[in-house]
Amino acid sequence: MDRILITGAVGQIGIELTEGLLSRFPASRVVASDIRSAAGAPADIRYLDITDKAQIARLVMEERIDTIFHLAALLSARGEQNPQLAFAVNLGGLLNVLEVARQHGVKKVIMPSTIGAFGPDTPKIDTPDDTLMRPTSMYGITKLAGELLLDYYSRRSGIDGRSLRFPGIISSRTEPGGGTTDWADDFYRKAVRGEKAICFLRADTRLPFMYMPDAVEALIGLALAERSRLSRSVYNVHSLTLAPTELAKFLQSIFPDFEPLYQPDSRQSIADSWPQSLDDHHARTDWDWSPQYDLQRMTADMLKNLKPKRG
Ligand code: AKB
Repeated sequence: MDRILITGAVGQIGIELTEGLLSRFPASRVVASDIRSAAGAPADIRYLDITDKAQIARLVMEERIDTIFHLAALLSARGEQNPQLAFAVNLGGLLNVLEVARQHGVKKVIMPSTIGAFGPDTPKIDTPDDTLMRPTSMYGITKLAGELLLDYYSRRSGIDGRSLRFPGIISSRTEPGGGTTDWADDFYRKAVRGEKAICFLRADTRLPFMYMPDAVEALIGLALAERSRLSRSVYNVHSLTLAPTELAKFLQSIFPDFEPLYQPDSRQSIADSWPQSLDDHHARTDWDWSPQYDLQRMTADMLKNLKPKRG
C-alpha cells in the first residue's frame, strides 16, 4: 500500500477512514476523492465522478495509485428512491474502478459490502458467510453483484480484491444519509439535543450495528492482512445487535425524557429482509478481526463527542 486512493471520501465511512489512513501513512501517500465536498472533508479532496472511467484512470495514473479503498456508493433507502442511479454508481462505478485497476496495475481494491447483500430467505441469526443470498433492494442487488465482480477480477486479472459486509454504522462525527439503519445515529443526536426522535422502523426491528472506529479498523485490518492468511475475498463482520426499543431504553437511563415516536415507512420492508446477527468467525481467525466497542463503550464515546456540540 504505497499510494492509496479513497473514493467516496466525504461519505459516512470515507471521512473517518481517510483520517485513520492518514494517522498511519504519510499524507503524501493518501489521495482522498469524492464528487462533492462537505464540512469535515479532507482539505485537499480531489474531484472524482465514479461513473466516469476516464477520470478515474487519469487520477490513478497521475498519482501512481497501487491500492484503492472504493467507498463511493448510494445506501439502501436512497437506492430505492433512485434505483437507476444506484445501479450506475454502485455497480457501474465498481466496474470502472476494477477495469482501471486492471489496466493500470493497481494491486489491491478494498470495497465495503453490506448486510443488504442478504435477503428475506437468508437465515437471520448468526448468518454465515456462505448462505442463500437473494437481496430485494437495488442496493443489495448491486452490492451482491459487486462482491461477485470483485471476486471475478481477483481470479481473472490478479487484482487483490477484498471486501467485508458491514452492518449499520454509528458515528459521532459524520451523519449517515439515505440508509435504513440511520435511525440509530438519529436517536443519539436527538437524545443529546433534547429533541423528539421519529423512528421510521418498528420498535422491535433488530438489526446488526457497529461503531465507526471498529469499522475503520476492520477496513484497514483487512487491507493490511497477509494475503496468504485470507481464505476468501468477502468477510462478514459483526459487532452488536440493536432494536430501536433497546437503544431507546438504554438512552432513557441517561436522558429520562427521551421517548421516540414510531412511524414505520417503506424502509421497514428493507430492514425486514436483513439479518439480525452475523457469524464472523472467518474474519476473526483469518485476519484477527475483533470489535472493541459494545453498546456501553460506544454510547460513552458517542456522548463524549456529541455533547460539546450541543453548545
Ligand atoms: C444502510 O442502511 O443502507 C447501510 C447498510 C446497512 O449497508 N447502513
